[in-house]
Amino acid sequence: MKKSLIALALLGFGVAHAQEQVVKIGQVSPLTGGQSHLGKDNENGARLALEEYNAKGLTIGGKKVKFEIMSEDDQADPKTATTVAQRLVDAGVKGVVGHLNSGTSIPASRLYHQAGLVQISPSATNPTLTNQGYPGVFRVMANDIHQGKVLGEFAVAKLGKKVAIIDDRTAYGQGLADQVDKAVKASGGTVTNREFTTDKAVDFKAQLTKIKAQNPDVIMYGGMDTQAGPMLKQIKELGITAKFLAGDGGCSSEMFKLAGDAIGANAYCSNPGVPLANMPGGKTFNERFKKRFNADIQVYAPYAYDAASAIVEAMKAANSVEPAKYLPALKKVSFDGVTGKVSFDDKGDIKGGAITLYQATGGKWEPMK
Ligand code: ABU
Repeated sequence: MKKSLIALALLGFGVAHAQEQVVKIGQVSPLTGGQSHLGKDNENGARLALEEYNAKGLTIGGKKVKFEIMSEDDQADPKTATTVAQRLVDAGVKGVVGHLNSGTSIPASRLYHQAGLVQISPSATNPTLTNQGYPGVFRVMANDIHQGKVLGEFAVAKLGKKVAIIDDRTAYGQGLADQVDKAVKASGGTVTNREFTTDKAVDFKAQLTKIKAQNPDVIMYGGMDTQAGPMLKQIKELGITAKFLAGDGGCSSEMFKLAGDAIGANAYCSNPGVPLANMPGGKTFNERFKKRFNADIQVYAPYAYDAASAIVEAMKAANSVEPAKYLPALKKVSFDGVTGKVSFDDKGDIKGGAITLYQATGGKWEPMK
């Protein structure tokens, strides 16, 4: 009797065990190199969302689901991005949060599209990503058409009419710089310089010396904090007094370490979305994030959290973890994320994405009124 009870219990355990399914979700960002602090921030955001769904214990399609993050390092490099994208496809992930960069998200999106996968970028802001006609591609923040317009109009209206522009020739940096260029001219300003660097460069003195000769009111940089921080130091060393303006790539906590005492009230940046303190779930997210990872949020972690959540919410709505089945639900998804309401337009861009301007004040970025 006792033996048969044990056998039944074991059988029961076997059935329950067989009913659990592991669902792999890909995450891709630069986890090594100069942007690794941002890449880790994205990874942590997506990881926290999946861990919290696991703690809730979801049943989808009649099976208990355990989400597993499969995190890949694309080194912010377009070629590496396609290699790791293929690895995720081959591993059978059911959705991808990523990539961080536009220059990696765009080439990787073709592979995900061919595999019928869903890809949601938390941070790639080049409009091309969602303009390619791939139905499975989404992003959870406003794009650079909006961000560039806000930056260009703000520069001319508040900082001065003569604007010098440098970019890193990446899809993001160049794309944003082009939009700022357009907005500056449309607002009655002048673009004094268009200078170029790379997302690996450390020395910007040649470009800054040419800019200094034109005496601009503002230097706008299209690129990431990895270059923007040292660039601010070199601006100070060269005695340039122009104000400094960057997009979201320069709007990180890390900027204050990278720029040291060269960053002050002369520095401004923009970020798609509202400030963390104004996000509906911002305060508690910040607390949970710090408790789990013992780290400050850089920029995109709340968006990575919402991107992972959007995938899971669509799976729940469709009662399936299969991309072909949950994609229609994702197109109609509408839920209260950390960053705000998450729902997408026909192209896959977030609906109602805001842009916020910040000024460096007291060692951090303060939202401007
Ligand atoms: N949005 C800035 C950083 C990521 C990117 O678009 O390349």
